[in-house]
Amino acid sequence: MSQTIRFGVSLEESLLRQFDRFIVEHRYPSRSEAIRDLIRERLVSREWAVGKEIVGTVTVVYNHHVPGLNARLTDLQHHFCGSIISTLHVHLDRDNCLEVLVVRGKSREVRMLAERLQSVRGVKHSTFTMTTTGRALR
Ligand code: NI
Repeated sequence: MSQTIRFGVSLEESLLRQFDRFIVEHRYPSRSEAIRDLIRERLVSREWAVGKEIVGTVTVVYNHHVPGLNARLTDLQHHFCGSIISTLHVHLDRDNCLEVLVVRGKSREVRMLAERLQSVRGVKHSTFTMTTTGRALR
């Protein structure tokens, strides 16, 4: 655990008023907590930008009756198996499947995996979320 340090911040009154409204809207307990969160958010997006290791999830929804689709998705996942930590498969109904992949690796590689999965014919919807390994943040 690192030490907590207090520091002063000067800002225009109007900006501070906007910030205080933001704090109320997002139900932050204090200005300090809101500032910590904003700093972490900025640092996390920087990790993505500089190509550090990230973790994330890729979610795909598809119709498993589409010929060759299951095989194509499995092929891709084996190709990128170094980036996939875990997968979860849910049979949503008679036709549709939901798959969630937990991914870890360089942001460029995992993004490539996400884009490749997204562009497979028969995939109805796909999302990719990135977060941080948490190691660089307190
Ligand atoms: Ni299924």
